[in-house]
Amino acid sequence: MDSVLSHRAAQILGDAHRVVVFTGAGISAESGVPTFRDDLTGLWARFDAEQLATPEAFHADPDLVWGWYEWRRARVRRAEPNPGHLAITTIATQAPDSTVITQNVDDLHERAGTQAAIHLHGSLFAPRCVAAAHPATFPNPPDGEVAELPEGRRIPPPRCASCAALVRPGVVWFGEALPEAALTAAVQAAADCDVLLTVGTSGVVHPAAEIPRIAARAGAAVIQVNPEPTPLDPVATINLRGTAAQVLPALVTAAWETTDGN
Ligand code: BV8
Repeated sequence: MDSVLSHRAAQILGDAHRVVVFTGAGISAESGVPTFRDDLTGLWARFDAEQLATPEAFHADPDLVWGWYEWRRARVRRAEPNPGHLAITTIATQAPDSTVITQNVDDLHERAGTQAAIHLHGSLFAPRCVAAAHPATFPNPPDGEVAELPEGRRIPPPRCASCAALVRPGVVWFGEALPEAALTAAVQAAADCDVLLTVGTSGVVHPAAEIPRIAARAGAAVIQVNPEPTPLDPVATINLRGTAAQVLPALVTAAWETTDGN
């Protein structure tokens, strides 16, 4: 990674008062959680994620879609936050007026210690019924190791305890509106920040992909962390080519060492 760029990025981050960290599936890749663009495997190999993550797919074959989400939830439960998640938690201690906005549906930011992350696309851990959005609960997992779910299992979704309607994953599917309060808070934070760090997102899913653009239009510095080029490259003030778990800890250390002058 270019040391001049990373030094400049550290200076910008260290001087900032209001920091937004915007994350996508790439922040969880080094925890072993597949990204959204990774090819699907097994039973789901004939689909791409954008086809499965829809109300139509669930309506057509609830067992197939629920099985996919349960497999993903088990993967997340066996995963641990990586140094990228932990570095983001450090930002919150160094820059108290910071906000984490994530497109991800895992809970790795929370398990790394981030408080009140804004989830634009919901959560794997908030199932609800299709009829009245009654919150549903998962059967209590046995203590200890989370059983690995074999890939490609069809699992019938549970029924709502209140109204017996089908239970669905608590995520935002393609074609569904994002939670209004979350989107409003995210847009406000992006419009008000001094720096927006966009980490591990392909920047193609809307309206979430607008968040870094809103920050740039409002005059904030945008620092992108991604091993690959994305449509956000021209939006970013600085593009740091590398992975989250490699770049973020070094960036955070340099940011506040640089500011403290030691
Ligand atoms: C809506 C939950 C309207 C489910 C997800 C405008 C233009 C074009 C299209 C649209 C538009 N407006 C709306 C649309 C349609 C659609 C859309 O955006 N389609 C795209 C694909 C063309 N949007 C919608 O349907 C949205 N709804 O607009 O509703 C409406 C309004 C009112 C009333 C009714 C309706 C809803 C979108 C939400 C969909 N749900 N997730 C689930 O998870 O199963 S989105 C899904 O994609 C995930 O949340 C994921 O986070 C997100 C974005 O993907 P990324 O996070 O970027 O992940 P990806 O795999 O793509 O990329 C990973 C990146 O990480 C890569 O760049 C890679 O290089 C990098 N990386 C890899 N390893 C690392 C790394 N980076 C760092 N470190 C590493 N180690």
